[in-house]
Amino acid sequence: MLANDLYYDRFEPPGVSYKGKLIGVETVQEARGDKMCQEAMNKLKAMVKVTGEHKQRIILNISTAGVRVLDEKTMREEYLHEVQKISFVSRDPTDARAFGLVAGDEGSHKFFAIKTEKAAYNVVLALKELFESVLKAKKRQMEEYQG
Ligand code: I3P
Repeated sequence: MLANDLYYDRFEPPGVSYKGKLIGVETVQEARGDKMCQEAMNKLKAMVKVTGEHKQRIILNISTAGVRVLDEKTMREEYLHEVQKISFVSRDPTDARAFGLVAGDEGSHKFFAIKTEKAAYNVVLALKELFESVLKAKKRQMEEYQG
């Protein structure tokens, strides 16, 4: 890579991190869909209410390595979703501090519901920018490869 090709990308590891809580994880049938995600979100929220337990406090780390879910206390990695394995991101229209993402391989998709400390919009926007940045990097690679 040429020196003038170097550029700063905030998603280069360690990337950006957000505080949140894990509402829950649910197997879903499709890779994408707003209605499907909202149903899964509602179900997971209802389960939290029924059990009455505190949601796990997490750190959501977003970088080109993917989306990592870390336990806030132990910093143990609970999940790692590589960028290419994330098929859908949805905001919860009924809750400004909640969003979900669908990740997994073809035929085994899971919905991860997350409550954010601040507006979920910030995290959803960061994810959108991450996808764009990864796409851009791929295009540059292709261009360099093709000369
Ligand atoms: C909620 C209550 C929940 C808490 C939730 C609070 O307050 O304290 O126990 O979830 O946090 O908003 P309220 O009773 O006034 O509605 P956890 O116990 O799971 O942390 P949240 O807004 O971050 O979900």
